[in-house]
Amino acid sequence: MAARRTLCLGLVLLAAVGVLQSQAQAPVPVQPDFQQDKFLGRWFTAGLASNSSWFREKKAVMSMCLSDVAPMAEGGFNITTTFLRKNQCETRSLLLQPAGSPGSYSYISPHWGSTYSTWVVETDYQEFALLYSEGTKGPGQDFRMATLYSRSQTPKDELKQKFSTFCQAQGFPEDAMVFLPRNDKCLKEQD
Ligand SMILES: *[C@@H]1O[C@H](CO)[C@@H](O)[C@H](O)[C@H]1NC(C)=O
Ligand SMILES: CC(=O)N[C@H]1CO[C@H](CO)[C@@H](O)[C@@H]1O
Repeated sequence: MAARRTLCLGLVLLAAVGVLQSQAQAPVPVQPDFQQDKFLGRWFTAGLASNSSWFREKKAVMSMCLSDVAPMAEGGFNITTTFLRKNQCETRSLLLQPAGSPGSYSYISPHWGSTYSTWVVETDYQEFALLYSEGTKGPGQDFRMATLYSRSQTPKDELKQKFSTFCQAQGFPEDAMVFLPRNDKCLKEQD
């Protein structure tokens, strides 16, 4: 379950994750001229793809998460996410540290000692963002994930298509991708 929570954040701790494999891919770009202030505020996690075998098992039971992105004084983000777990709404925060170029961040898992890189591949700030994450150090090293952030709980078909195309280009198999259903219990009043 810890794993599902972090999926919502677009980063997985690989807590209970067994074997993960990945393959060298072309480098994934970062949004040019990324403007952090325009990225702040509310996003819904509308789509996910991950190369972990575990994700394939869990994806059927996952639902949309709500993330509030707030700035940190020293740069980076404090991302507070609300998600459904065991029929209860839970909230967790995760701190992303700036990592080099604007739009790139790193996250250190306090529980597992793994380091993850995450970056904004593309965004128009108003409607969508594509994020990419990968483990760079520690147990999660083989982990790769793509996340679709949407400002709306009902992303347009073009946006879903864009995410599918991105996932394919990054070598995620079809069954390693999911569009998350709305989660009315936690998100009803939020749209
Ligand atoms: C992150 O945001 C949450 C929710 O607003 C807040 O409770 C928490 O203290 C913040 N953490 C840091 C380190 O700023
Ligand atoms: C566990 C798993 O399915 N790993 C796959 C990750 O993606 C590469 C291709 O990018 C596959 O070869 C692996 O089998």
